[in-house]
Amino acid sequence: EGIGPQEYTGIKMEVVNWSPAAKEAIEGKVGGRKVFLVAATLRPETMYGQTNCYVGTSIKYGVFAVNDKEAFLCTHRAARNMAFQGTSTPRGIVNQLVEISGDKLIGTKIKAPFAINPEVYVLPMDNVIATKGTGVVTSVPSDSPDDCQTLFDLRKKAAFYKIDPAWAAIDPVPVINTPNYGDLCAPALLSALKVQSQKDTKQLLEAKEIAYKEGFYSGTMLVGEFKGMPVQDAKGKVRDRMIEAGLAFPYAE
Ligand code: A2H
Repeated sequence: EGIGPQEYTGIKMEVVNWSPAAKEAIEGKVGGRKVFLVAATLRPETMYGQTNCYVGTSIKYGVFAVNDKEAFLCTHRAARNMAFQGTSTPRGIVNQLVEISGDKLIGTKIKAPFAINPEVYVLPMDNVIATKGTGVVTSVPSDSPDDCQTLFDLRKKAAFYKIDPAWAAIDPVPVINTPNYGDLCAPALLSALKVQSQKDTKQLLEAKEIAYKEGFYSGTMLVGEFKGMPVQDAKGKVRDRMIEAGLAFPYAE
């Protein structure tokens, strides 16, 4: 991380159906508000390719009132940052409605804004960092090697991860073409670098760096309103569209 704040896009993923454990913990405690899981992303232009969402199973999350109508599910740390960025009212006040552990969220169905698959499931990821972003990661396995390897691990070991295989059934969706890695950059890099699991953190770091550079400097959009446009130009435009639609907001830390 360099000097100065990292500018993310907060993606609002409305809950469609809570998992049974989350329902028990949360029902009756949000004052009728719509609840959104909020993910921090650096790649808003990839949101067309969301196939699921990740949380850390041992991370503590909260549901925080944004106003009378909406509440955000994220870490307390992120809610506090948001309270000072004009996201919630009154300014600087964190109003936690309920606390919930990440493991209880697995199997919750949420809306994936702008995605070709409009509804996706919450799944576990080993490498979610509690102190980065919101603690919620939206999964785009076409363009994020971490997301893609986690999806492959979950499919291989569904019982171990205590998930229903149906929750991990959506395949990576082509969103961006790069000259060197085709229409599915992340899966191509996982094969090229022989990544076997989420635990191969060294190769994953290398894959992540290549994917980011390739996508940003050489990528062309394959889908959406800005299809055919270089990623460098489309990135900000997709972000603006999502914000205009009320499905995203700027988040910095
Ligand atoms: B990115 P940086 Cl398609 N723990 O969004 C682990 N990873 C987290 C996280 C957390 N608490 N919060 C956010 N992230 C991920 C999309 C994406 C991302 C693509 C490709 C690369 C990529 C879809 N997932 O990130 O350390 C989020 O995943 C690679 C740079 O602040 C977020 O953007 O640089 C990115 O890491 C932020 O990482």
